[in-house]
Amino acid sequence: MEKATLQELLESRLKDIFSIEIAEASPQELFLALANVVKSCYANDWSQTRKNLLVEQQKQAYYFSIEFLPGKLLKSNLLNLGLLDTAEELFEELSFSLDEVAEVEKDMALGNGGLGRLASCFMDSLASLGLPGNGNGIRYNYGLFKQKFVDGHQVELPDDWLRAGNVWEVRKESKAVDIQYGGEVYLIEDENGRLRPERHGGYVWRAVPYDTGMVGYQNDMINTLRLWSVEVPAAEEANYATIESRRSLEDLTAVLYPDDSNERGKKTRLMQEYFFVSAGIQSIVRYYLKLNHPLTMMSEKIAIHINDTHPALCVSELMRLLLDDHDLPWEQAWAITVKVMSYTNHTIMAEALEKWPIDLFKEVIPRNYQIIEEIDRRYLEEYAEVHEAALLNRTRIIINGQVHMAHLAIIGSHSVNGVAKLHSDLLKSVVLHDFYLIFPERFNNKTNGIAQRRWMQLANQPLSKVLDTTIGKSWRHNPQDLQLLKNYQEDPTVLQRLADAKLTNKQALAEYIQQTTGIEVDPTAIFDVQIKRLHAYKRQLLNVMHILKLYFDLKDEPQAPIHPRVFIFGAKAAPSYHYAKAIIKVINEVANLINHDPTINDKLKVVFLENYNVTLAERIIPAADVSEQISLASKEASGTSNMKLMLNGAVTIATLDGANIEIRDAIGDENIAIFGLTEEEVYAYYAQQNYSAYAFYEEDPVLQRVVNAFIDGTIPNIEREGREVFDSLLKYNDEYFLLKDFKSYCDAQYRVDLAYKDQQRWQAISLMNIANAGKFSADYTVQNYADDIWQIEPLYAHVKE
Ligand code: 26V
Repeated sequence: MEKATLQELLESRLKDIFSIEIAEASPQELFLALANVVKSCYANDWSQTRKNLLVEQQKQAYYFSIEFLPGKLLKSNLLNLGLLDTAEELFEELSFSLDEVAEVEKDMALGNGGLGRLASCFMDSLASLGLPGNGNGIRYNYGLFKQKFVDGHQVELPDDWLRAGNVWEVRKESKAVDIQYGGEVYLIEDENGRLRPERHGGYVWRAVPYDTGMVGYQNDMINTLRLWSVEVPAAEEANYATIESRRSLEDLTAVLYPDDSNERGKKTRLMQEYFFVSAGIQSIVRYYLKLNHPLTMMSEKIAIHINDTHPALCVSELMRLLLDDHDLPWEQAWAITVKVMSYTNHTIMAEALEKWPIDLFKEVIPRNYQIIEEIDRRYLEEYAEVHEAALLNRTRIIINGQVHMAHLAIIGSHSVNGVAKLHSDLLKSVVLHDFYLIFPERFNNKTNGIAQRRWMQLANQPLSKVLDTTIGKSWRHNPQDLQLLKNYQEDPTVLQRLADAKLTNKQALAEYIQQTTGIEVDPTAIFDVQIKRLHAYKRQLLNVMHILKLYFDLKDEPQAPIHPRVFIFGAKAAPSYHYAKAIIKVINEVANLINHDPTINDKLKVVFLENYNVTLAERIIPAADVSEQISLASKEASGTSNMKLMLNGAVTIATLDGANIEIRDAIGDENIAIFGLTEEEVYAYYAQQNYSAYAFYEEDPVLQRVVNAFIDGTIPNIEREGREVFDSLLKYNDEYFLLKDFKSYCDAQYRVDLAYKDQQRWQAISLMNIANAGKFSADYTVQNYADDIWQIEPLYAHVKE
């Protein structure tokens, strides 16, 4: 599209909506008008994609996820439609900044972290590969809380992201479905001797879908992300006359659970899980029936993916529809269900494995509970001959009065995958070993990936331009072509250009830091970044301990030859995760102490940026020199910020955990700083039960000084939190082996410091990181899901040359 055409469209939208000219428009008005233009640019392709899918009757995948974390969509839609450069030029010509306009958009934060962002990266890749794949989730009225720091403490504020409306969504009233909750279900024998459910009591809520186009990268493919919102069914208006009754209904899709936490057994959460599952499955079956094939062929047209256990009810809900509404015999319904379903596990943390009390199941979803009981009974029966009773009792779905959601998902799926090689191996050998004995053929690995269009082309335009001029533009379509950069490892001009792009990004971040926190940071310092949810296992505290060590080193020897460093954190803690919040307070107070200590002479700065989210990630990642991936080996399933930072040329300091191992394999030991216990060593400690945190503390005076600092008054204002941290390390024997890994972490950090001082070498390492990041594109990951699990193919008929 020509610039002039875009301008005309924009002008006419501004007239239509606001009756104003461009020159009078505010960023808000420009945003709304431009977003509407963008929407109209893909409207036709969106309906065409749907029509073609119906005509071609190709198999489609449905990605069920209780979280999606797309961030802002304006610039990514412009990029994918091939309009970004045009729009940027036009805005510049009109003396506006596109960035300022894009900033107006609310960051769609319907997720907690890795799991939700991965779902959105997959949506981008599905569309960009021309694959028929849709998202199915919940349209929360409030996204993940907004984080503020008050006196160094995390305070949570509501994220009212829908207040000004959401331009991208389309309400599809005609596609609404009813969701049944509660009541009692009796099984009555019909004239053919078949047991039929008869429901007494209970209530029905309405699920209304809001669809958002997922725009493929310059290929005219527009998939759909369908998010469900609760409403009062028309026939029941009278029963919801009071404000209270309406409120309890509206609560259902009001808030996203900040569930990187230990909150358990909340009825609303279970109702949410059933809500989007039942709505999604009903709408899929309805669609499938339009194709006029027998239900027994469903797996040839439909693949349903269970993203973590939250949508595990897909199994029992599809069974319910096939049995109760479509009269299939159990065996047939079960065969269809297992062929259609697949499941991904995203964590080995035991606390995160979902279990629900059966009483709650019976109360909320009685018919699904009956079906789950029957799945469980048949599971025991079917395998009784083949496997020991003890093994079956450990793997059955209902154990000790609780429904185990992972067990339901595994038994009901033909594929179970982890999200990095090590993680998938641990699933087989430890976490889900029992299931691996029973269903070895179901287990496979799909290493995570990232939407490189967003994390490079959008977030890092300076570097993207250097890539274009150095290796051409093919990397924008084929991420593996980033490899071409390897030819320039020793080319001083290219290395300098890369360094210049990094500096530009660091200057921009420095400015943001100055504006938002008032802290001055020097763009020539090392920007050392740890961005991820706050969890004990991710060991932000280990990072803090190293910072304290450097601080003491500088106190002792102010001229110590340490290259200046800025430690940058971004992290939300679940509101109920007390310990994580204590760590936030500690980091903020350490920052206060160090940033204001004149003897440190600006050699160290600590910056904890508020409200880490997708938009903030897009600011931080391009400016990072060092990527902190320091979880205790075996605990981080994959990690994805490790991939985003690597792609942007940051050098990784890491344990051999999650996808860090595959990153190391891709770039070689000389281009990454590895430290710490290996997964085998961690498990050996578990087996021998002989870890003594105190022993490490006792023998290392440096460590003593650092750990004591939490309680000896060195760091002001952390009396309670400092004690909590201190006790976690010594009184409770340091669950995540920080004291054991401290020394080797400091050594690795020292190597990083040395490497940075040799700028030529550093730039070459950084280049190798960029050059080898292509294999972590979600395009490859999603292609593997498509080939191995979903068996879906691109909509060739429609995708243009
Ligand atoms: C983690 C935990 C940890 C202990 C406390 C309770 C709890 C509850 C939930 C979770 C997170 C579960 C799902 C999740 O977000 N996993 C992340 O998924 C990413 C995408 O696969 C992956 O890169 C991260 O390593 C993994 O933590």
